[in-house]
Amino acid sequence: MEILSYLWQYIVEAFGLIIAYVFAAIFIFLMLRRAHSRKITVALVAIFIGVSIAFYVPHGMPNELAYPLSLRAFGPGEAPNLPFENVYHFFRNFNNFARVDNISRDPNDVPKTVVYGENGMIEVNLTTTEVIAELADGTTMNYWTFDNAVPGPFIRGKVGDTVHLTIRNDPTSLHPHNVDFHAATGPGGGAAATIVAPGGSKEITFKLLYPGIYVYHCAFGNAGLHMTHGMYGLILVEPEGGLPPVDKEFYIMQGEFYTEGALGRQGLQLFDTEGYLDGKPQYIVFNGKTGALTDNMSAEVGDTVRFYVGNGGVNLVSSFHVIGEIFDRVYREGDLISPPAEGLQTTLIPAGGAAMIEFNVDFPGNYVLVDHALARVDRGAWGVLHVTGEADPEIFDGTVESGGGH
Ligand SMILES: [Cu+2]
Repeated sequence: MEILSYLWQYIVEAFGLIIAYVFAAIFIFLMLRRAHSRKITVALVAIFIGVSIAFYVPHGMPNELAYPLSLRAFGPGEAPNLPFENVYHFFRNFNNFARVDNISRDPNDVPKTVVYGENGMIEVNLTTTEVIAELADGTTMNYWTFDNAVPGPFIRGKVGDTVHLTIRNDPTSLHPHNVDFHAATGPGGGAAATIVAPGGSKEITFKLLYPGIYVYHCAFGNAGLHMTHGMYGLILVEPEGGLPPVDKEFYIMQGEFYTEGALGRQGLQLFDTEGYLDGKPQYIVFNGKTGALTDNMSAEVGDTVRFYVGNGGVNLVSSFHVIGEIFDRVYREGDLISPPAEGLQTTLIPAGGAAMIEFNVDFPGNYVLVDHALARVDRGAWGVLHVTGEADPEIFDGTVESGGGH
């Protein structure tokens, strides 16, 4: 059975625990039998119960059958816990979930121009899905997505345009979903009018009032929980007259994944509620999984490159940097109204925010994109821009070796 291949590590772990508990119980029983004393037995049981209560009560009393058992949260939506009922539904439907070979959105997947429908509006179709895909080699996740990729599709519009959105929720989904556009002005950024049950669909229209590069994301139930399963993307609202043309545009979004298994653990990963609340993800990646941007971004010497960089979060702020490059222009926090900052080394991408970054590539080589909180690179937060072309020794001269941070 396929499910066993995903869960074998848990089965081995459970087997180990059963052996340990059974023999611990036998050991205690034998010890008590040797003591032949009812009083000692009663005292030991009382100690056990007392210690259990003392350790348990500070964590709260259980209020529903969910993992963790006694989580209380104070947000406006649902608590980010995992009801056992959902686990049951998940495994009962396990064979119905689509398997996606590569969950990562291609960073080149940026529409070149704004495309209008016959009604003069920008037609956006989003399908929310729940699928099984790899987060790292052999490490599998239940992703929730817009259109089977992380991030969701890049949407391009211009200030003054109207978006006509149709959102569908795939019938195999177990949860309702919706979408909150940071580019929309209105209740919930559309979230309140786009809640779709599995198999359902909704339509809304909204006007793009401000230029900028904006995040959109699912905001149903516990919004952060839906985002950290992969439900986010970017919508560009070009200013009046449009953005100046560039040679290359790339679409990059940082995101965090909270797994019960430690970094690199194989098999299907359970969601780690406590890590999520503490802001301690196991994986911090660009475009949905580790290694997603290592071989699909390229430019030529002389090109002007534009990065649309977003952060789906949900907890961390990204210190976005390209090793060996200086950003010519940074439209901080996605602000396309003010003049850009110039000559920056590292820029902050807030959780639920974005920036537009432009630079010329002047010298061939591999330029590594990172979150410069560098331990995050070990959790997956890096990619490579490959630049080919003629080397100008006036700009840079030296023998390039591997292992030198390039
Ligand atoms: Cu959702």
